[in-house]
Amino acid sequence: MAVETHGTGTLPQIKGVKDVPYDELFVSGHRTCQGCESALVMRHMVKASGPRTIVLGSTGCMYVANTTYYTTPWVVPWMHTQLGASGSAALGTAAGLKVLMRKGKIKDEKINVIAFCGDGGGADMGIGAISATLTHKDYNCLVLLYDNESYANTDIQLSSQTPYGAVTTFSPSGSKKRLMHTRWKKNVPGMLAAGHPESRFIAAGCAAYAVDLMNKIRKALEIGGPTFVHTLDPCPKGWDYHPQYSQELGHLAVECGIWPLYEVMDGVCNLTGPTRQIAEGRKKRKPVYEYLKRQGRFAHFADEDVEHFQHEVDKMWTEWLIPGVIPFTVQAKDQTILKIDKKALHEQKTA
Ligand SMILES: Cc1ncc(C[n+]2csc(CCOP(=O)(O)OP(=O)(O)O)c2C)c(N)n1
Ligand code: SF4
Ligand SMILES: [Mg+2]
Repeated sequence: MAVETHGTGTLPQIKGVKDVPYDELFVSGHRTCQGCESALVMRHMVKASGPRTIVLGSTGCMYVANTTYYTTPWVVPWMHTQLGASGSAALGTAAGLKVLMRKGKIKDEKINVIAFCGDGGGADMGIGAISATLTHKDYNCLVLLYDNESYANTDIQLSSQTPYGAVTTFSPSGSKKRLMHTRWKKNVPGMLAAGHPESRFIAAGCAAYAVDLMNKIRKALEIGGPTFVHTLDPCPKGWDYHPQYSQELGHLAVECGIWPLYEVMDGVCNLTGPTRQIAEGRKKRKPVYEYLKRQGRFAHFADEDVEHFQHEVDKMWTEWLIPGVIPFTVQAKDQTILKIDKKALHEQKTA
């Protein structure tokens, strides 16, 4: 088993489940729903980072349901921050620690700073602060966006991460208008990777692929500077399915190609897990219907809605690996490691 060296700045990559630390740093005492994948993200996140970690969290299910008065599941130090403030909280804490260490007020040692936010708090309200944080390369902090595809805590309102056509309390399906929400999901990790060259690590993960996710967290914390990880988290309440299927839905999101797993490290994109297998032709991409039909939020879909959804996902796979950032044609030159080849991209666009 790999030796754990938490606190010394070394978080080795986890080779398999036998290497996963036994320590639980996010324990019982919370009130998230049964089958809540966002809670699982929290558990994996601190398991990967270890005890020398400070967690900051913006308002949302992972704050409200996790820290009801006099109870907390956090074994590590934790602080709440305002809904749109995960980026500012991460940067401020990292800067504060740096000053305290420089002045000799605290021991000079590696302390991981992780600020989490939901899709409402991060992809919508707090995107400006996250963007600003990712330009400050002198400070070590990770922003983790847990994406349950709605403002879940305030009863499932539509966010920029809600998928096309899904029912939320702000987008009910009616007899006159079947689809109230017809915008495609905003590509947050792609957008951040494209525009923040000072950030050395930006990744997309999913708790259904736990080791992959924990390794991304570790890489983000090890590489230093400001980093970002976005997870897709099935939410039984908002997505309307039985809680026992959360992991299965995480797998399906990836296997249907809706949620590609990847990491962009120092400008090089690396596909991971089943996404890599699909791109290399070793695994067949499943039809999106397999994913959509399992959730009540898509129960109103007509055939044409499923077709449109499939078309948009196909477009991503045939034209873009990361929409607007890395084209598939560049990937075809090298099936595993992708360099952002700006020249090839330009030639392709002007052809
Ligand atoms: C500035 C501000 N506006 C509104 C709220 C009310 N509010 C609390 S949690 C929440 C939903 C947050 O959604 P998200 O960030 O996606 O987290 P989730 O609840 O889905 O975990 C809202 C709107 C607030 N706390 N602060
Ligand atoms: S509403 Fe969704 S995100 Fe919130 S606690 Fe329940 S399952 Fe988790
Ligand atoms: Mg949310």
